[in-house]
Amino acid sequence: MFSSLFSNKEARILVLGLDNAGKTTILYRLQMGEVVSTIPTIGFNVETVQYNNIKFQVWDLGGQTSIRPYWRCYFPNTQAIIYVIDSSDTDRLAIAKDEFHAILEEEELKGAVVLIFANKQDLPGALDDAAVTEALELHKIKNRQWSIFKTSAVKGEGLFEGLDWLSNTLKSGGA
Ligand code: G3D
Ligand code: MG
Repeated sequence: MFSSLFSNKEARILVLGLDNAGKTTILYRLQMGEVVSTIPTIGFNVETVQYNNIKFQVWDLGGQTSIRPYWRCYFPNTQAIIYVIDSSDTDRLAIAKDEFHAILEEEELKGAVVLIFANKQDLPGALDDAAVTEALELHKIKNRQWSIFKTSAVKGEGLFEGLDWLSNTLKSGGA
């Protein structure tokens, strides 16, 4: 799907969210290649899948603030951010929101398109896309293309619809 987009250029897509949101499950679901896990010598674990010229890189937000400066090593050349939410974890939505907006503030991520996955839609009590939009205050996003999709990583629902949107948005010039 993405193969034609970045024929000459290395590109990066960051898959971010709180722990337990479903990021790793999504990575395996997409079956784009071997998931390589780095040994967390710098304090956090990063999972990487290389798909043609595109690197998908995944780590957990939240937690220790001391390791955050190291995240920036992964920011250059990032075309897109996929932000994954556990839509049933209403207790931590406020934290997910704060982490999300902090990431959007990062200078080197200003040009990145944002795809939000309101994941775990199969669980009872999961908030729908409108409620997650509200909780994350997505209306505050300025000067950036974004979209939200309802997904269930365990059922494999919604993921490719979201990636389709991302692919088309990047093709038409991005943010
Ligand atoms: P993370 O990588 O964001 O930390 P994981 O999250 O992918 O490890 O997923 C955390 C747990 O949530 C896993 O359960 C996983 O199976 C589950 N999960 C992921 N996506 C969904 C979903 O769409 N629906 C439901 N019901 N569960 C999901 P375990 O029990 O293995 O820890
Ligand atoms: Mg994980």
